Formats: sequence, structure tokens, C-alpha cells
Amino acid sequence: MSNQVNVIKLAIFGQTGSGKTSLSNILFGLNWQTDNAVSCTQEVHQHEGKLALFSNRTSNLTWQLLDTPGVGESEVADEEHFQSVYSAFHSTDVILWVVQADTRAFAEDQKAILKLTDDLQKLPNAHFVLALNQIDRIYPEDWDEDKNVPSHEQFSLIPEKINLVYERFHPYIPVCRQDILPCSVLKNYGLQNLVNILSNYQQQES
Ligand SMILES: Nc1nc2c(ncn2[C@@H]2O[C@H](COP(=O)(O)OP(=O)(O)OP(=O)(O)O)[C@@H](O)[C@H]2O)c(=O)[nH]1
Ligand SMILES: [Mg+2]
Repeated sequence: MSNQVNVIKLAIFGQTGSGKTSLSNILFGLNWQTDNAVSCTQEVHQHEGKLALFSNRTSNLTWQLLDTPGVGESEVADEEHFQSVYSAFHSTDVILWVVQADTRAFAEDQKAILKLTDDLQKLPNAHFVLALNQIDRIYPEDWDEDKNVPSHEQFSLIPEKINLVYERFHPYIPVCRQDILPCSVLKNYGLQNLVNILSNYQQQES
């Protein structure tokens, strides 16, 4: 595995607009283009470097990041992107699947995983982490700006969201409940937890 030389491969997947590129930017201090209206990333983008956010124990690590085009843009686009997304999916140490916290529709993610795994026949030997991004947008969208945390009401819905995502994903990918992390790129919330979970993998395996 690549971390013998302290390089960990991290590839990011998920529906278009879930925030994959936004996460890439904030985690690695990049300035890749994002868009709030149209599907943005049209090819796999690669970057090698240190995390902008890290714990002391991970500061010596170098990551090879792959940011992939989102699934569910259109049938044509999904087909065009498939080979490069498939290669990224099968050549990485850590798979970060990003979902929008305010959605309850996961069929596109499930279909994409079925295709990427040849109908679950070919699962990569990677650590699966799920980011429940855009947690600021969950009902009733009344973020606690003073403390920069979810409001009381939003906070009380998070366990339910995590359960739902777990139920929808665990028949398809080997993800553990504790590896489903609520976060918000917009609010810079939950990202240190995410980094810790991503980095734990390296610690276990090295
Ligand atoms: N409210 C909110 N908006 C976010 C958050 N993260 C990303 N966004 C916004 O969501 C939109 C889509 O973000 P992108 O990072 O381009 O999403 P993507 O998954 O890379 O999209 P594709 O490249 O099309 O697959 C942008 O307008 C971001 O600013 C978040 O945590 N909260
Ligand atoms: Mg993108």
C-alpha cells in the first residue's frame, strides 16, 4: 500500500453538487472551480500535498487527492465520465463518498456504486468514509451563527440522518456508522473530525 512511503491516496465521489470540490479545496487549500448552479467538475482532478487541516500525528503525511466528476448529472455525462471515475474508485486507499445532508434520495448513489463495483462483485480494498455535507442546510436551516454549530433542532436530527445514510449505503459499501461524518464546508464545521477519521485509516494500516 502506498502509505509505506507516507503517501495516502484519497478519492472523492458522490452526486453532482454534493460538495466534493468544495471539500477538496478546504481540506487541501486549493482553489478548484465550484458552482452552485451547474455540474462543475468534468474530469478527475489530481493534487498531491499535505492537508491544510491536520492533527499533529498526520502532519508528516502526503496525500494524493482525486476529485471526481459528480454522478447523476445526465446519462450522457455519467457515461462519458465512467471510465475515469471507475479507475479512481479502484486505485485508492481511502474512498470519501459525499452526500448532501438535506436529501433523502440516494438511488443515484446506489446505482453509481453498483456500476462502479460491477454489481457488488468487485469491491476495492479501501477505507470507506461518508461525509454528510451541507449539514447547515438541514431543517429548519437555523444555524447557530454565534457558536457556529447546528441549532438545537438541527442537532437533534443528525443521528436520524446518520442512520438513514447508513441504511441506504451499508448494503452497497462496507461503511461503519462511526465513519459517517456530519460537516459543512460553508460553515467550516466538522472538518477536523473528518480529517481525523480519514487519517485514522493510515494509523491502523501502517
Ligand atoms: N450551504 C452549503 N453549501 C455548500 C456546502 N458545500 C458546498 N456547497 C455549495 O454547493 C455547491 C456545489 O459545490 P461543489 O463543490 O461544486 O460540488 P461538487 O460535488 O464538486 O459538484 P460537481 O463537480 O458538479 O460534481 C457550491 O455552490 C458550493 O458552494 C456546504 O457545506 N453548505
Ligand atoms: Mg466538483
